[in-house]
Amino acid sequence: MFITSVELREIRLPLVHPFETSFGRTTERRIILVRVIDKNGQEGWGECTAGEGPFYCEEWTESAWSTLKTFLAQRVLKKEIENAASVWELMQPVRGNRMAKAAIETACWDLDAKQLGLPLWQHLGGERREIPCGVSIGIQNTPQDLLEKIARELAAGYQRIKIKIKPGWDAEIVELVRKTFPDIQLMVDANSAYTLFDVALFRELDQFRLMMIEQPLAHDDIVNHSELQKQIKTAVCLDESIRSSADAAHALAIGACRVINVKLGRVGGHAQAKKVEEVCRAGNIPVWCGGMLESGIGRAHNIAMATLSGFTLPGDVSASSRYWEEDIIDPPVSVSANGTIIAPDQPGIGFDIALSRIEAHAVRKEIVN
Ligand code: OSB
Ligand code: MG
Repeated sequence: MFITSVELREIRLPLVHPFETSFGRTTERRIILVRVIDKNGQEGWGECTAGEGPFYCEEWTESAWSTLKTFLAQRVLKKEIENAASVWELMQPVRGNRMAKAAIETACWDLDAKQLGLPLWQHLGGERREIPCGVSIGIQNTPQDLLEKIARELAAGYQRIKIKIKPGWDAEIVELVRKTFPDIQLMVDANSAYTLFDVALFRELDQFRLMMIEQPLAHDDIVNHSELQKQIKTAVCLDESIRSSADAAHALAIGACRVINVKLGRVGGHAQAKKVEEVCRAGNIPVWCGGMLESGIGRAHNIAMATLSGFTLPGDVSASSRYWEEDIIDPPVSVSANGTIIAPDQPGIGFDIALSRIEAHAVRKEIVN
């Protein structure tokens, strides 16, 4: 491919329901969309999953915008690029900033797949067209609200429920949910809200048959997670801590987790996500696809990634309607009554881009060429 222009757009999309984690509450997303255009006029789309503030990780919408515009776009422009798998290397002089990099890298994968006339999931080497889906449910105003929300998601068919926890919204809540729904696949995500001083709490959670506890300790820690994993029965799952396949290898080597959540933005795009998946598959560690409240474009990339063979557990990939009044792709992502999504068979991400809707939500646009 030979990219002649990189377009950046920031769209603002209000969430249908606010989403609350241990690090804050989101009501409206500020999402950067990247469109790469090839000399033959074909295009690819990617999404930057950075949040509205530097709370999940260091990147946020504003920093990602500057990094994309000032440093990253140029690195892929006006040169012969062998394939999407080589785009990461072109951006390597820039350290970190993986979410910004992933926005460009994933757009190049969409373009590459379209040029080959292949659905992206096949181009990535996916082996399962139907992916199992779960939901991530934020901290609610009352325990009753949470129970009602869980009941609705189960009725919609979702295969597993993940609830967010934080100090003050943890053991009692998990006990209530487990008593109310004795047989569901249930897990919790702490988003780094605890320390090793909280081992007693995690031991208490052991009795509730959780599938896993996601990112209990610091966002940049691996060593203390291995200490915690030794002291509890429930599987630890790492999210924030795994930013590369090297991180995954280190975590596996010291037994810091028994599951890994893979996010395209957090690791820097499809090529890096595939490497994480390979390390985990070789180490017999199941992975699943995490979510970052994506619009349809990021969601479509997640669906493609989740078809890789190591993604054996239900991911946080769910229907567009759980997030948006109206998504920016056609058709919106929908989930079957058994809680699965079927990867589309059209070339690239396989969904149509609703450009007029994107323009209607756009608050700024920059063309780098
Ligand atoms: O930790 O997985 C997380 C959303 C924003 C930031 C971090 C996380 C999440 C989610 C939401 O859990 C998953 C989704 O439904 O997109
Ligand atoms: Mg998480």
